[in-house]
Amino acid sequence: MNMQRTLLFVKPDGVRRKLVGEIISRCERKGWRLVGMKMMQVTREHAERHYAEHKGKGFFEGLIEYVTGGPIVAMVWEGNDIIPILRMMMGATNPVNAQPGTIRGDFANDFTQNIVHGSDSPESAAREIPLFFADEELHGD
Ligand code: IDP
Ligand code: MG
Repeated sequence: MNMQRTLLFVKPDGVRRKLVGEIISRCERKGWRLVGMKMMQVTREHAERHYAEHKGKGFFEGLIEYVTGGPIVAMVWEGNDIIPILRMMMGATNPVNAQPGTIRGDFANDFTQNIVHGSDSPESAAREIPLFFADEELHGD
């Protein structure tokens, strides 16, 4: 077993479109364990830190405005090899390339407004989780 934790958040369009339950349900049916969850308004500073790797890219400003444009629902999930498997379940970043059956393939139509975030590597998860959750907000076994 390779137990991992990952940061998953439902972006503002996903909350607005009432897809929070759908996304939680997919993770629960997969057998993963919910470790932390909260609804929150991301500030510009917080969003810029989270997406620091994209600073300077053409889509950066639009991305920051989008992700700060309404509340998100942030979660930490735990499971065996969850980081790569969640990325597969999310589908490609560009919904045009996202396979049917994935979250983005089933629900997204816009490159920026693509419903969900999921950490892309163990290093990213280790960096991102503390940006959203204090230790005492995470619930182990
Ligand atoms: P990811 O969310 O699949 O990990 P990243 O490349 O890390 O994708 O990009 C972060 C977010 O920035 C994407 O989820 C999407 O919302 C937005 N984004 C990425 N690339 C583009 C682009 O080329 N055009 C518009 N928005 C983009
Ligand atoms: Mg990414």
